[in-house]
Amino acid sequence: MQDVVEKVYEQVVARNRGEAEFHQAVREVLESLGPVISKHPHYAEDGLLERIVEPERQIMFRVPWVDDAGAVHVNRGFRIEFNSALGPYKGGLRFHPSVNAGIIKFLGFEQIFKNALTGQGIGGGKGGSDFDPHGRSDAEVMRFCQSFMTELSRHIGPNTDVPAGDIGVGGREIGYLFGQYKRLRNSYDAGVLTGKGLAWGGSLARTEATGYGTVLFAQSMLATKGDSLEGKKIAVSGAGNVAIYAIEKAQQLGAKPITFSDSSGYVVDEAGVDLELLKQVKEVERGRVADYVSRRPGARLVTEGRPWDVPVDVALPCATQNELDADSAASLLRNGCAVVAEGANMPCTPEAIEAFQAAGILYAPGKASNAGGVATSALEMEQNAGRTRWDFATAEAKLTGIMADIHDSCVAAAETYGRPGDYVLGANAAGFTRVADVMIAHGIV
Ligand code: NDP
Ligand code: 2IT
Repeated sequence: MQDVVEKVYEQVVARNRGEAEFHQAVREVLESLGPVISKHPHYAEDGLLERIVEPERQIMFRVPWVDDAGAVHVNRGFRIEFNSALGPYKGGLRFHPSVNAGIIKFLGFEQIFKNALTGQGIGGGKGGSDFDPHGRSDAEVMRFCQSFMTELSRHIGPNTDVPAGDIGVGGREIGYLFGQYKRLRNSYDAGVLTGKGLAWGGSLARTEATGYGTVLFAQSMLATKGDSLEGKKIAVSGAGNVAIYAIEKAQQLGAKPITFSDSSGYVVDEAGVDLELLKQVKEVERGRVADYVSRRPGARLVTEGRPWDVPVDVALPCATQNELDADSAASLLRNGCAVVAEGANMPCTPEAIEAFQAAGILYAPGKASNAGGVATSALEMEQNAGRTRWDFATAEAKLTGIMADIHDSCVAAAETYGRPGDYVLGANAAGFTRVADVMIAHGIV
C-alpha cells in the first residue's frame, strides 16, 4: 500500500478496534487506490480519504420484544449512515445473530462504492440487528420488526435514508417494517423502504435482481473472452434470495447450477438444481436444504464444509462474508474453475482473491457483480416517486443495462489505471472516483 493510504488504514484499525471485517473491506478498497492517487494526487488532499472511511452517522439502539411465550428479549439495532454524497443513504438491513457494529460498518462501506457504480443517485448505508429470525413465528418476527422500526423511523425517510432487505430480511420483514413506519408517521411514504410487495409499491424484478445481476455480470466477463455461460457447470452457495435467482438466471442462459447451501450444509445435485422444488422448500416452507434432498432422488447432502470442492466451471458465492477461503480457492482452481462472481458481500477472503488473480481467472468483486439488487431498489424509488409501475420486461431491461454499464466501467477503469482485466481495481477505482468527485464538489462536510 502507498504511504498515504497506509496511514489512513492504520487510523481505521486504531479507531475501530476489533472490527476485523470493516478493516478487511477498507483495506481492499485502499489497496486499489494506489494507482488512482498516483495519477490524481488531489484525491488524497483535504482529508478526503480520512472522511470517506468515517461514517457520517452511526445509530445503535435497544430493540426489546416479547416472544410467544411471554418472555422478553433484548436485541441490538444498528443503522450506519456512511456516505450521502450521491444521494440518500441506501442499503439493506441484516437480521442475523452474527451482526455487530463491525459487520454493519463493512457492509455500509462496501455499499458506498457499489451504489456509486450503479450510476444512480444513492448514497451508502447499512443496518440490521443480531436478532435471529430462524425458528421464530410470524407473530414474533412482526413484534420484533415493529420494535425495531419504532426507533429506526426517527432516522429514515424517502430523501434521507432508504433501507431494504439483506440476510434474514425479505418481503415478510419489509412488510412489517413498512406497516409500522406508516403508522408512526401517519404518512404513506412508499419510497422509505425498497423490496416492498408488488401490491403496495414494490418493483417487479426487485426480488430477482441481485441473483440475476450477478449472473449477467459473469456472462459479461465471459464475453470478453469470446465465451458464455452456455453449458457451464456452476457451484452456488446459499439458498436465499440471491442464490435462488442466480440459479434461475443461470438456467435461463443455458448453464447448469449443481449446488446450493445453507448453514446446515450443502447439496450436490449433478442432474441440475430443481428450481421449483428449491423455491418450494426455501421460499414457501422456510425449510432446510435437507428437505430438498429428501424429495429429490440423486441429490446428496453434505453437512461439512462448503460446495467449493465440487468440480465446476463457475463459482457464485451467494451466502455470506468470508465463506470462500484460500483452501476453497485452491480446490476450485485445481478443478478448472475459471470464473468467480460474488453474489454475496465480501464472500472471498483476501487470500482467495489473491489466488484467483494470480491464476488469471475472471473474478468479480461483489460491489460490482451484486449491485443489481440495490440498482433495482433505486428503480423502485424512481417508480414510487413517479407514482407509477413498470412491467417486468421494462424493469429487467433497465437492470440488464445497468449491469452491462457497471461491467464496462470496471473494465475501462482497470485499463486506465494500468491493470487490464483486474475487476477489483476497476470496481474500486470507478466507484471511488465518482463519490470522491462529488465529495470534493460539496466541500469539507
Ligand atoms: P437470505 O437471508 O435470503 O439468504 C442467505 C443464505 O445464506 C441462506 O441460505 C443462509 O442459510 C446462508 N447463510 C447466511 N449466513 C450464513 C452463515 N454465516 N453460514 C452459512 N450460511 C449462511 O439473504 P440474501 O440471499 O439476501 O443475501 C445473501 C448474500 O448476498 C449476503 O452476503 C448479502 O449481503 C448479499 N446481498 C444481498 C442482496 C439482496 O438484494 N438481498 C443484494 C446484494 C448482496 P441459513 O438460512 O441457514 O442461515
Ligand atoms: O447488499 C446490498 O446491496 C443489499 N442488500 C441491497 C440493498 C438495497 O438497498 O437494495
